[in-house]
Amino acid sequence: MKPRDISVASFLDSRHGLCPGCGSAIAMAHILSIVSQPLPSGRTKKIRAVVVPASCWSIGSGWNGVSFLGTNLVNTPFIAGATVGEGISIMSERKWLADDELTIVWAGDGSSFDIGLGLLSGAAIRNANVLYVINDNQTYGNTGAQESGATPEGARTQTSPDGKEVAQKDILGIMLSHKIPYFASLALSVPTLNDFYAKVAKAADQKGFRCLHVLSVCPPGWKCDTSSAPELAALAVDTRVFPLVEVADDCLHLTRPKRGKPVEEFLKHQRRFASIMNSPELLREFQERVDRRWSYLLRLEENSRES
Ligand SMILES: Cc1ncc(C[n+]2csc(CCOP(=O)(O)OP(=O)(O)O)c2C)c(N)n1
Ligand code: SF4
Ligand SMILES: [Mg+2]
Repeated sequence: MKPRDISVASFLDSRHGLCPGCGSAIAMAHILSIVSQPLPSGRTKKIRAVVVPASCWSIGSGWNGVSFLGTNLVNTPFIAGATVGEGISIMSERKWLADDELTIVWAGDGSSFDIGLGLLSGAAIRNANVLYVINDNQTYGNTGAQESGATPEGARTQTSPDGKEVAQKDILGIMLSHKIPYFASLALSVPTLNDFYAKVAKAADQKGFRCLHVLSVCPPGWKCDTSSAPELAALAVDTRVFPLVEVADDCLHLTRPKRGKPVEEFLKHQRRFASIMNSPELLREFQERVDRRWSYLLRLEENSRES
């Protein structure tokens, strides 16, 4: 199944109530569509439930007992998404349906990087049979865009009006330390569409704890244009601000952007980075951080080939 053969319209209920231009709305529709098709092994899986801890999607996924996702929907407290997902997957196992059913946890960066990290760690180290999606809009979106562990250093948020002062957490490193069978970072844009589809299908096809780290453009939080989600997702990859990584069988693969670009190509469209864009020194430091991270990932890739 190729991206062009898939229709996502039926997976995006018009009542979702998310903001205009929300990147995560398109990502959710694509991911639900991909996992509902026959997977690379030829197997088709049924979504047993989508588990949503407190986030923008607590509202976007449905209300008043109605699921907008066309699947069973379980809303949980902020910290509990991974554990509830694990519990549901155990129910599938007890009915001998572990190979045929898919439990998806759809959690924000606030939940995954910060507040639910302890329970995420527990489910990951137990290799719970869950497809865990980090819907990363780099902010606590639902409560008006406060700084999260995923917010890039220097970005302005409601709680960091002068720019975030501490480093962005390394979620790749955190997840890899749990030896999970599959991790991938992905962004939804035209040039990255095949990469996005391949990674989601591969993750859905496996068992155990699979983590998809999805970059989701958030116009109110990023202070960008409501029509910019696909373009900004592509720029995040081309500038290497958001590297596309895949880790499977202890091997790390890094996708090289087709057109490498300087970070300002990504930053200049978002007013959350206004202080950086106004300061050559802060801009240089941002570029250096991105370059250092890229070199580190190249070394990880090299080492993983040798081991
Ligand atoms: C323990 C707890 N603290 C705070 C909140 C309030 N709250 C609800 S959603 C949310 C933001 C969630 O951020 P994130 O996980 O990144 O998801 P997003 O809203 O960005 O999609 C917050 C702070 C809560 N529900 N529970
Ligand atoms: S705040 Fe951001 S992530 Fe939340 S619904 Fe609006 S655009 Fe989407
Ligand atoms: Mg968020």
